[in-house]
Amino acid sequence: VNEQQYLDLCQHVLAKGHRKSDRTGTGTMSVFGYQMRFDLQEGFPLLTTKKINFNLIASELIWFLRGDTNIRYLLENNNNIWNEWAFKRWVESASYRGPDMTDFGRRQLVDDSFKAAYQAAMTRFKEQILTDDQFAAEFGDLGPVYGKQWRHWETSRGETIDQLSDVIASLKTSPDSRRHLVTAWNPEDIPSNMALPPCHALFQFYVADGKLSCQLYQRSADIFLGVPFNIASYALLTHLMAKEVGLEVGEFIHTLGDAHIYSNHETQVNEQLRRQMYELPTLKINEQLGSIFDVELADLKIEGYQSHPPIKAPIAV
Ligand code: UFP
Repeated sequence: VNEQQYLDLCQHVLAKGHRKSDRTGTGTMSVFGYQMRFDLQEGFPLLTTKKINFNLIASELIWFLRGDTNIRYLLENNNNIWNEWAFKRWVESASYRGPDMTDFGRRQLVDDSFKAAYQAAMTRFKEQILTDDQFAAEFGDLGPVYGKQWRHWETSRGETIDQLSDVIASLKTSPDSRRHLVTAWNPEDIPSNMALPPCHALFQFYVADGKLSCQLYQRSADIFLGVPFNIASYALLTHLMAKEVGLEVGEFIHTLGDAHIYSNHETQVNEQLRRQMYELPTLKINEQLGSIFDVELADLKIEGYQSHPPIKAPIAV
């Protein structure tokens, strides 16, 4: 069963993981190199052992597909998952005049009065992104993140490459090609101007028996908070691409580099492992949808999603 593979991954890392320190100072249990295969004919891999908000996944993917890198679109859809990265750029900029927000990610976890100041500053920030065009253009933009690399990769000659459109074309004209790749990992952009070096670095499509499969290489995987999202996101991308090129869906293959469970997620993972899975839901895509570049939230519906309640855990920034 699809979801069992995720639970097996959790179990494997808890049993076999190396204790490792990490960039965020939290500490992890980690393994290197792991692969899961999700048969998309079996159902849509949205975990049922804890509730996952599909709209967050869908609106983020739509944002990538449009080549958008400004958090305004996400905020308009009540999606807050990229806020911290934009906020960090804002509070570190010369224009910021508010209270000191140095190291806000960690401080708001341990200091309640700071947390109140942080939340107030974040609320003001979001408000301004939504209402002030010039401010949004300057501080809502995350720079060369996924949308940019997928749709407008910049070459040294000043041209841009639309990797996603190129792959759609190659899937249509030469389905058996072994070159259906999209890379978000742009070494030139990594060092200075990138909020977060891409975690889902590279993906490839494959066609056989009238079905489209997709394999993702994810260099770094937060198993409890990130991976359930990443699975659903690429499963959705595979469905959309299959529709675009007129194929059925095959498998989503998820290959992980550093696969880790943060030490402050271990109780939550164990709680999840005690739960019984439900049947996976199904994805319905609007039949009328033309191009995948025009997809909107309303075109995507998850049906029959029964799940256990969400489980809260602190995110490591
Ligand atoms: N992370 C994910 N999936 C994502 C994403 C981030 O698991 O889609 F954007 C996690 C992995 C890691 C952290 O725990 O975020 C990134 O930190 P680093 O750059 O040090 O690997």
